[in-house]
Amino acid sequence: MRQFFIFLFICMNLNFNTKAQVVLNWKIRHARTGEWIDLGEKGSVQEALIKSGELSDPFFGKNEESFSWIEDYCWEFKSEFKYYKINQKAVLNFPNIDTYAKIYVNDVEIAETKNAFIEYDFLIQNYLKFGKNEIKVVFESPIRFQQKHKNEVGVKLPAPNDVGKEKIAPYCRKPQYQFGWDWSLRMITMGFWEPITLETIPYNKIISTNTQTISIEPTAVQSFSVSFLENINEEITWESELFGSRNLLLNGKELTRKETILNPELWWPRGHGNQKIYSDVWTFKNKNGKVIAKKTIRFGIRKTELIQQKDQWGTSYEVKINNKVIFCKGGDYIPDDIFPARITNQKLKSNVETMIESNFNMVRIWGGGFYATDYFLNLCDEKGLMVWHDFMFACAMYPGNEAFLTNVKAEIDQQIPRLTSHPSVVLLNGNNEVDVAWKNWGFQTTFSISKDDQKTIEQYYKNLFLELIPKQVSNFSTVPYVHTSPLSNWGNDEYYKHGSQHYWGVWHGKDPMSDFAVKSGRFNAEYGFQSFPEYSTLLSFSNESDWFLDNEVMKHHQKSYVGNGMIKKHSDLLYGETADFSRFVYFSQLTQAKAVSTAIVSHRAQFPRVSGTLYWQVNDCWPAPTWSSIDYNLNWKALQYQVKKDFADVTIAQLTNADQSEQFVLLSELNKLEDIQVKLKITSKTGQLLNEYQKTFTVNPTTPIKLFENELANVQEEVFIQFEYYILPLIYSNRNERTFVINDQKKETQSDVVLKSVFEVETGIYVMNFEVKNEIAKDVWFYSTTKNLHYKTNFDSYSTGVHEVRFSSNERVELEDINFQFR
Ligand code: BMA
Repeated sequence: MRQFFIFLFICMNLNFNTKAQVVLNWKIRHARTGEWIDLGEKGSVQEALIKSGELSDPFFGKNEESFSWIEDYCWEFKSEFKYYKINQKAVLNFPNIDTYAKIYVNDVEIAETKNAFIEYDFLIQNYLKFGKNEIKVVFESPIRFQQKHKNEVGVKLPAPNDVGKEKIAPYCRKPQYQFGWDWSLRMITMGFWEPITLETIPYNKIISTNTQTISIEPTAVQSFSVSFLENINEEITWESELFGSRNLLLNGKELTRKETILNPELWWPRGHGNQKIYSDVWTFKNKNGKVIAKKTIRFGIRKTELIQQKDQWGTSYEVKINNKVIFCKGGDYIPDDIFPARITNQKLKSNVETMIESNFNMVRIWGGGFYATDYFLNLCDEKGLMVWHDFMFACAMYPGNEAFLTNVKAEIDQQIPRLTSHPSVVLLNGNNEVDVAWKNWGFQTTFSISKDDQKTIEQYYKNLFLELIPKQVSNFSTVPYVHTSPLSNWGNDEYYKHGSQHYWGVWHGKDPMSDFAVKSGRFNAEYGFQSFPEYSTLLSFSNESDWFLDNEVMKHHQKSYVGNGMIKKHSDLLYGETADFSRFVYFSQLTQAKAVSTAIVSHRAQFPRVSGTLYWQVNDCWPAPTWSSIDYNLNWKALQYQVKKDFADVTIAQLTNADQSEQFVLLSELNKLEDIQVKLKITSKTGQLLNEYQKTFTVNPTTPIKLFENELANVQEEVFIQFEYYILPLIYSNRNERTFVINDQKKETQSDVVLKSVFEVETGIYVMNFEVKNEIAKDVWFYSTTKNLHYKTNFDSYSTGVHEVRFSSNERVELEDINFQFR
């Protein structure tokens, strides 16, 4: 009987391990107490310590400080598991290891890692035993590791964003924002961002594929390659469902074929055509017909170019897709969490959907975080969201010695083909603000860098950004590469004439807000203004008793040296001073929306002199006052709603002129000339119709049309204006509307807003009615601190009378769940 149970037990285990893949579960040995604590399948030391209850939410109050000791210790992770398939090949896969680690299988060291941006596959069957096995990963503290090794680089490198005692960020191939940033806490994580798997493979494993568009005319040519984990030295049949079979002799790990596609359906950015994604199934067989590996791939056919040439305005910077210059509109994307393992696909999906709903056609993956996942990029492919992708270097000087270059080469040899096989990835950029920093931020004197060391640092820059990376980009890809962004600094009139621009004059300089309309570069890849997040997000890191600007918790969450004073300065100027913090939060969001809108509208109106506008920044890695348009909890700030209106393919927007006067313009990005009928209604403060006009305009993408200049010039008092416009024909589905208040008195109004009713008109979609009494209600913000609501449009102004707005929610919403602010 006992034997029977033992037999049954072995069978159950065998059964469990007949699965091709086992996901490992980890425990961490506490570096101070020696106790083993649970991690689960992925995450970091910090997350395990939160889970065990030892540490609490690092976002709340000043809890961040209680995490600071962790980075100085070494941490041992272990995973125990049973394994019975010892005669087969076993691949241990780490999608990433963060960062300095030694890996042991049953106490045999199999590898040492030094780069969080590399995926590792190890064949470990020779180290596995029948039955119980153990994998151990010993993480060294990045601080300690660099104390030992950074001298090997030969020079001390400036890294102003690293808030640690010793500035080591540039020596570490690890997300740079985790060392501290002007919108981020410091958290030196050690661990895994994704689950680690052990997989048995019958023959070989495909570790990467690469598909590139070689040309689109006269016929399309696309190249395809595949890389195997192990060498193959025989003839292989590569079967493709789209292109048929080919026999190829392989002596190594990589196979390549080129195919011609007649009448290709091209991939286009949204608003310019369809997003055709081809799908193919590849089967690889050896001479005996045995299947070695199989893979489904997706690809798109598109040509991408970056045009940088002298022209009448200076030097252009134009993204050209399939021979057409595309006006790029979007924002800069940072990591969605300080703990990369916590970022869910739902969060990424929600953010991509927000960007699409907000009429983006481009997102820039900024260089101080990590490379975008395939999940994110697949969504961008499908939705037509172009991706400008930085390599992961930002705002510091970097090593360029042999060992560092070898480490980076291993990283980019994986990342370049992976990223650029996505049709959405249309531009690669070497680094964020490294060149501009070296030339303009005074590193040489602040960090007392000797002339010799300066030379070394300059040589390092060349080695990395002007030689290694571009060489590898052209080895693997047809996507254009530029060594840095911006190419031109801000501050001097000449700078705005050439190349890419990060305009920081209003935040980091002392420029007036209206300069957002004037100081525009040829491609504006960054510009922005901060605001405070919505109340429920504020409550997630502070108590209401903390709600004043001089409070320690509020100051702790403001990581920019410029401080909350800059938000207050401009908010006071635009909306008047307020002693009420919740009112200030609302004003801060309006101020941010106004600032960024001023820039966006000016950029759009200057096409083709200006060919791109990406505001800083889309998202957040923790709840705090930052430049984001969506807060950490995914609430839309006023800016997100503003951007949605200003980025619409056809829109009416408020343009600020150089003399600070304002006017209304009709902007279009339609592919062809269109007739657009515009009706203007002017209503007095208290709701009397003063005037009505109507005109039809023929619009094209390059010439903004100034609307009703004379008619509006005569209006002196504060009035409410409503534009109703139709891309003809005059049918309801072509109707659009934008409303504004002109000659804004910036005083608190006598208006009153009364919520009337809310109905769920279809599942999850609500219509809410409200009445505006006495006079115009300006910038009405509807929100909820208890329920998750998403409005179609928000922060609009309303004339007196009854109005309705729509929102969606996945929870049941009653009238009392809804709050509002207006002015
Ligand atoms: C830009 C970015 C970031 C920074 C932001 C705000 O320079 O590239 O490094 O967070 O400005 O200062």
